[in-house]
Amino acid sequence: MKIGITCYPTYGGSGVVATELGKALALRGHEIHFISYAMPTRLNGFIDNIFYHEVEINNYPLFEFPLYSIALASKMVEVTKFYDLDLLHAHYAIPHATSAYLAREILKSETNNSIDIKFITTLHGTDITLTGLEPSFLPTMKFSIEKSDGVTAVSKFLKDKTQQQYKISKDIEVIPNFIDIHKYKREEDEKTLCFKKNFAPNGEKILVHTSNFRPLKRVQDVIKIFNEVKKKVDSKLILIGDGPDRSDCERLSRELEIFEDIKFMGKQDALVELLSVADIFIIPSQSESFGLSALEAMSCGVPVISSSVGGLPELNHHGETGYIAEIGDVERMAKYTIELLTNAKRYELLSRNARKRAEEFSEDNIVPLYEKFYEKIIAS
Ligand code: GMT
Repeated sequence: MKIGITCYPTYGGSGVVATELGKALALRGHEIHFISYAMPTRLNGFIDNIFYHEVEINNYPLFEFPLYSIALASKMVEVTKFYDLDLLHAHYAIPHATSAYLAREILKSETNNSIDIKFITTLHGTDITLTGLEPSFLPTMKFSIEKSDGVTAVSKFLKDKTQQQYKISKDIEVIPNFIDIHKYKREEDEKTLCFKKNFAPNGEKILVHTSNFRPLKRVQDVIKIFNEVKKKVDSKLILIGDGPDRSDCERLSRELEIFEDIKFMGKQDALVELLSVADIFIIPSQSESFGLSALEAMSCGVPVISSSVGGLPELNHHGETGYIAEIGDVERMAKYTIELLTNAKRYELLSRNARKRAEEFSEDNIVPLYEKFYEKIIAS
């Protein structure tokens, strides 16, 4: 198949899933055309069958706001026509699904219906639970989702939420996030051992959190949990990522006098190495449609302490792959962390279970679900 994929190219789960999907599909022989305003960050290294088309935006002084959605639709039209695409796949509904809808209608009108490109929208999370609900977007979002030829959501939670909140009766296929289990596996080589020895020289346990430090990630809770854990277990905390709450988190850790035991690493590519030194992964989000970062940790055999929101309980099974507590229940999350870190036998079991659970979301299991869905929509 020839597929045009549109996603946000910067850091963020939806862009990661879209890019990894495109790469996996290209390796399975499909022709993949990424259409975006910048090269997706994960699109590094050469893979045959992958093309990248940059959306050019005209900055005429009259346009106080860049007209990206229109420029994107025009680029979708151009790429579909000249590369003879079979399907467009929009990741993150705003504005990609709307642009894809426009592209489909333009092509139909231009060619007297001889090009009727189908498009699929994959809902990732905040496009539905946050941004899409704003009154300035809601009617357009509802329309674009309803007009999609196929819709997928990354969890059952997100599917139900979309149907309830946007009053959409359209069928939505659940296709969860996936992981390259051969890449995301615990690595114990000289590099990771050396890093561990430097950061935790006395064999301290290591807690890890990774996110974009947006308020809904509740990174302050991670610091408060660590503050409690530290009182009972010698430990350190690694925080990976950057975003609006980072300064506040640094301030909080100074106030609590635990700054020296926390490594604020900023954005990092070496996730596998960092997750390989982790003992516990913490994700206390206020909203999380799936939790790709938790899946990455689990694939490296790291048990997860999470909140009970969104799709997290679909991934992290309480008492099996980690523990779950209510949003903001710092005390309970700290208690679970301490329990796990002080019970080696139980820890080993949960670590093994976490890896096994992650294997269910392997690329080999999930990518064929997208292929099947593509075939169904193209034939519809
Ligand atoms: O919240 C983020 O970290 C970014 C966001 C995105 O859309 O880029 O992530 C969402 O999509 C991911 C991939 O499908 C999911 O694993 C995340 O759970 C989801 N984030 C939220 O729902 C808050």
